[in-house]
Amino acid sequence: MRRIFVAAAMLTLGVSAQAAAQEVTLRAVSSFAEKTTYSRGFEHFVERVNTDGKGVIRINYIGGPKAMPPFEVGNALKNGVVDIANVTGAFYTNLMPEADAWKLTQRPMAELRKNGGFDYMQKLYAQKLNAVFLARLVDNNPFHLYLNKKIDKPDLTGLKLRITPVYRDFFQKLGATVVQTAPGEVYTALERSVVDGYGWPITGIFDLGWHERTKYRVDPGFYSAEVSVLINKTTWDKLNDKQKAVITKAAQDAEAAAVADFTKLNATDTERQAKAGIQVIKFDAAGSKKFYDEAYAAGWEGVIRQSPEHGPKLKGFFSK
Ligand code: 173
Repeated sequence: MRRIFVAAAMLTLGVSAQAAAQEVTLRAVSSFAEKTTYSRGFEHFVERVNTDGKGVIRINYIGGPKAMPPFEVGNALKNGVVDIANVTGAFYTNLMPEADAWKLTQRPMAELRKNGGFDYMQKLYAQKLNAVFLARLVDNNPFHLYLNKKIDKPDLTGLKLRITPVYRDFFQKLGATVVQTAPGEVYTALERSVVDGYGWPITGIFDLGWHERTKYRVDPGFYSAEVSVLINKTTWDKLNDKQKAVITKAAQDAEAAAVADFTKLNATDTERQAKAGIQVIKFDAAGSKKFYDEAYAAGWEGVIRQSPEHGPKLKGFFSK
């Protein structure tokens, strides 16, 4: 009897020692500044994994753009310099131009996960980025054009605008001159009048003080901003089932919450912009339609030009 107890105790000890030894720590970065709008969802995800995953898996959040420039995050993820990244497709088009097509989705992620669109993208993430797409943390969050010069029709001729790949084809098609910068350089570009305006979603302009340097917002908004959690595929394949389960559950819950979270945030920030004195530029009905339709037409033209093989397929899955 005594011997059985001892054996059982040793077994228990053995198992827990083994479990402790198996706790894995993953390195993570965000391509947006810490504790701002587009990092917050990710930071909650990290907390959740670290709570649920005690003794099993831990995420070491290194930080935002101070730790790594946003346009280098894709490469760092691909090469395993980091294991997990909070990043938008526009920041790694050098490796995977198709990722920028997320902005053009007109169907919710839950539907894309069923209609084949998500699976199609997931294969491209494996091939081109050596990554696994875990969760879209931002959706239902339109982009806008913010300006310091007034316009009255969808014609951007003579304007110099700050962009990322999200807005490039659209703004150029309407006649603008464009200059790409990371979000961290927008304030200075506005302050020095290097640009007449910038592309950015409806939420988040207060995070870095841009409202102080913004006179107008052009409506309507267009596209649906995307920021997602990705994990290096080599890292993912090495995790055991328990570790994967912690990550998967946190990812599913985070993605499911995104649409409702942004419905609220969109309303709050729209009101806050009005209170900050940012005036809304609205075109007439024909002008608004042209602006909106051109956004999608130019967006898809750009994706298909950069990826003639996959672009048309993605358009089929993502569009309405
Ligand atoms: O404007 C940007 O930097 C950009 O492309 C983006 C994408 C998603 C969310 C916020 C900004």
